[in-house]
Amino acid sequence: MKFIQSPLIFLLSLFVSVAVYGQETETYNIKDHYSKKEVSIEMRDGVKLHTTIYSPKDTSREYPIIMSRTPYSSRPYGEDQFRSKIGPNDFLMEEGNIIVYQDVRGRWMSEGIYDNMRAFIPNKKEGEIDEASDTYDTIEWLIKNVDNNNGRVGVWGISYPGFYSTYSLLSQHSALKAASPQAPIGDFFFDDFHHNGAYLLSYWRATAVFGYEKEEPTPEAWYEFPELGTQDQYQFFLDAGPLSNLDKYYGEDNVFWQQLKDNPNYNEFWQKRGIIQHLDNIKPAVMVVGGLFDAEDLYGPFETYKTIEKNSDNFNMLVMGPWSHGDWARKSERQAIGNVYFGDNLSEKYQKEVETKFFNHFLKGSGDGTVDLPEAHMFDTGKKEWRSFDAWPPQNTSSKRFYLGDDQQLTGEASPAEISFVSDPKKPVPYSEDIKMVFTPRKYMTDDQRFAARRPDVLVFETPVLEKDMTLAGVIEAHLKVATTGTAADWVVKVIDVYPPDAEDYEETQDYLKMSNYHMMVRSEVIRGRFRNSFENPEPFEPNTKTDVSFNLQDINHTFKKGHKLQIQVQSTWFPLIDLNPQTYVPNIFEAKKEDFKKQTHTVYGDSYIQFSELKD
Ligand code: PG9
Repeated sequence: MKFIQSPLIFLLSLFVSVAVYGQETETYNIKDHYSKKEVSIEMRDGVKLHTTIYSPKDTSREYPIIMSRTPYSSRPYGEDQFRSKIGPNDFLMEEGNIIVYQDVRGRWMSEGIYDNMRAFIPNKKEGEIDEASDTYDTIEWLIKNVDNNNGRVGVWGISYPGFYSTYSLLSQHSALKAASPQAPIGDFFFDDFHHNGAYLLSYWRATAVFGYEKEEPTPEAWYEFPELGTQDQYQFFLDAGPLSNLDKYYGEDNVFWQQLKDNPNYNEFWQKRGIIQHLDNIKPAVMVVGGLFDAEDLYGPFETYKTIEKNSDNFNMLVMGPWSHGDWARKSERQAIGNVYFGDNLSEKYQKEVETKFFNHFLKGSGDGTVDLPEAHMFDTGKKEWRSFDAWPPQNTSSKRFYLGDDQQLTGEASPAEISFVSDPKKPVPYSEDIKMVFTPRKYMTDDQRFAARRPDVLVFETPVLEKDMTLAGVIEAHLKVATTGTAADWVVKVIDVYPPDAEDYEETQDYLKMSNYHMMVRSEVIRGRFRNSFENPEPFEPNTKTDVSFNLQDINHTFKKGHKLQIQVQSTWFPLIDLNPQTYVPNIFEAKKEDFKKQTHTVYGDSYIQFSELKD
């Protein structure tokens, strides 16, 4: 196996496979029913990709091929070193399919040069390759060389493998009949490492360690970071100060960290790596899956589904559940995120009644559009129940605007309100009450926001107690009218469901959680203010000048129940989820100096509003 220009992903393989999927308990004994073969498949340019093939021992019938291409190793794990770390759900295994894993070009046991989120080349010249051509060449080989295959191929994957699933749709191989991009990365400027241009400092460990070519660390090394001397991530980054002070931790050969520092704006480096722009005239059936509280990839699933829906007439559906990153692939009986409980056996029901039905229909069945699956299978995270829609976003909605008014009120009309607060980079707003040194943050998206509501640098606006249920479904638009005494600022909007004082408690939780007045975060998003008019061409603010800052928060499907309140919080720091904005304009915040970071006074005006889509029925 060769390393490449960015061995980070090689290291990532170990972590993510263990961290994201490692805790699965294998209930299905694959070894009794499958034989395993490892092959190197030659691509059109001669590079060989390591591919593991699990074929049912029952050779009396034919099977489709279900493949996952991954930068996280397909290396086997466990005492028998038989099964790869991640696999399609057990129902698909038990039914019998030919299961294939491939280390993508340049990863783990495959040859070649890796390119992080390799750019798609629409009209490849002789000798040019990308992940679409690698997928095509792989499918071509599998169909011709794997015994008992029925000539139909499905591709699936979660997160980075989700990106390769989306990418497989561009291979245009006729045998590819179905793909399921799950929590797929859409674009690293809006998923994972950045949100609307703000750098996710909480991802630093993932970024920094990836670029550091060392011997393979132990799985534990991804959870404890003794070299940093603390598990308190907030204090560590606050003490570290400017981002340039972080270089010393992981050596100078840190390719991905350098790429982040060299490309602070949405330039060609990031643009060409985004996959969403290529999703038109898609032919295979697609099922996009994601978690409504997925802290890593939320832009990706929604944009992948919506873009395909807009530009193609294939079978295309969306499943969004009350899950954090990858939960739907685990066997968790009790589905809870942080303090909020959503129900039992949600993942297994999805795996059995949705995912397995999808692949069976398009890989074994008629493959036509008659499959009994909804266009959008969406969990209502307030009512805590599933609902099917024949379109997403739903059509039976009306716009609902809430203006940010005086006295912490959300109002139906604009007002002359001017609400100011001091934003101090020395005392930034924590993103959670429980901030540990993590590889990536995963469980904060339903956290109680009372700690923030009681800070002077967090503006709070809320409705009166709701007299009836209010279901908000679809994207959320934030239209802020703001000013700052400085020349740079970040803007964070949080949408919160305030539980009533007599809310039921959660007996199931070991500490018998008190949910009285719980401020459940439902959705949150940030924009780095310099990108308010263009992600490619940033601009400073004019000091003390009222300025429009508009951006979207990802879709929700949430009923704010009678007796609850809708609350909006607005703040300018969100640490260390995102890095600190110096609040004085510098061309590249990765190069900011200590003296650039200044306390400033920000103002929000009463004609700012947050716009939702309210479900009519
Ligand atoms: N999208 C997730 C991720 C990518 C790169 C670094 C850290 C996390 C994932 O593939 O899990």
